[in-house]
Amino acid sequence: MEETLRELERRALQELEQCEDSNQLEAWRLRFLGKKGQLTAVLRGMAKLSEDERPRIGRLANEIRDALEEARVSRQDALKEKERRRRLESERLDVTVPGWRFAVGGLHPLTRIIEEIEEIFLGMGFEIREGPEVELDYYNFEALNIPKDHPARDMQDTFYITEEILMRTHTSPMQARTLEKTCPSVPVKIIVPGRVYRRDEDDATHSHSFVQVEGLMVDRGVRMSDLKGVLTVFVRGMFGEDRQIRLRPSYFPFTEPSAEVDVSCPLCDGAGCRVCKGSGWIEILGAGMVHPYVLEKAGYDPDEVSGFAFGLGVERTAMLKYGIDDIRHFYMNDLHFLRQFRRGL
Ligand code: 2NL
Repeated sequence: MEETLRELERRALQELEQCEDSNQLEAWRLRFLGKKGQLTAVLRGMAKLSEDERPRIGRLANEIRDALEEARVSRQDALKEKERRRRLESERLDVTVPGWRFAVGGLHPLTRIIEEIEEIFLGMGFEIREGPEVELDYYNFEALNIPKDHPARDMQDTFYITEEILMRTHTSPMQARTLEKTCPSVPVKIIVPGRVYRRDEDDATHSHSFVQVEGLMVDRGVRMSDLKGVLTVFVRGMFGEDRQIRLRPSYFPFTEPSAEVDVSCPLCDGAGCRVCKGSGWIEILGAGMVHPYVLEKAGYDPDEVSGFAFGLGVERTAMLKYGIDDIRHFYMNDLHFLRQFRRGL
């Protein structure tokens, strides 16, 4: 009997070593320690033992049962620990591996220049207005002193939707609309950025569509000196505090007098270089005093109010500022080009 018990213990411990998970462990417990287990079966045979043998064998059986239970618990702990280690190993993270770099977009160089221009004029109390790209002939031409037979219509030949509806050739129509709407009150102090269209052959310096910013100030007693002051602040903000401006007589149907505005060359500071073609000056804006006809069309009395207006090409400004040699770069969506103007985001 004693030998049977010891043999049972040996076998149980041996089989316990082979249990590799909680299912096998439970099966082992039922096999050896359960109600229908082998230890219980041996103990049943104790009835046949003599009176003096029974207590000794009973004690031994209890010891073996306790030893097996203890071994089972420790095997269970060992398996749990093993499982924990395996999980930790498989879930191990190397926090020093470099992260994914997110593809972050940037602002288009034209958008950047527009925003810079807006900041400068906001600082002088101008408001920003935007208007439709599809315009009425009336606001694009008639209200701006460009009647049907005017030669300026050839220079600004555009894309017509119908006889009276067209793609705007400048952002002036929105200024004419604003004047009409604001009249009779003053002042009007606005800049109008936006895309414009002209029937043109695309080349390095021409595009059938480009971005323009026009400005307009109308009030009592606005003079040409106000125009010069505002444009001086603008070119200094855009091209550097040392810049000077120069006005040359010119012609626009909607201003009188009219002027081409040059800025002293930001590259050579007026000394003469390749960019300014030796002259020291670069043409940057068209401007003038708002024509009395335009004020009258909007409803104002030209004897009571006056104003100045100006227009600039955003591509041309960006090309000058960044030394870009072909206007088509802005529209090719070549990332090598665009990424040069990426601001830290
Ligand atoms: C240029 C010249 C210019 C204007 C635009 C304007 C608008 C109104 C009345 C009078 Cl409502 N003038 N705009 C005036 C002078 C020049 O643009 O070279 N643009 C690219």
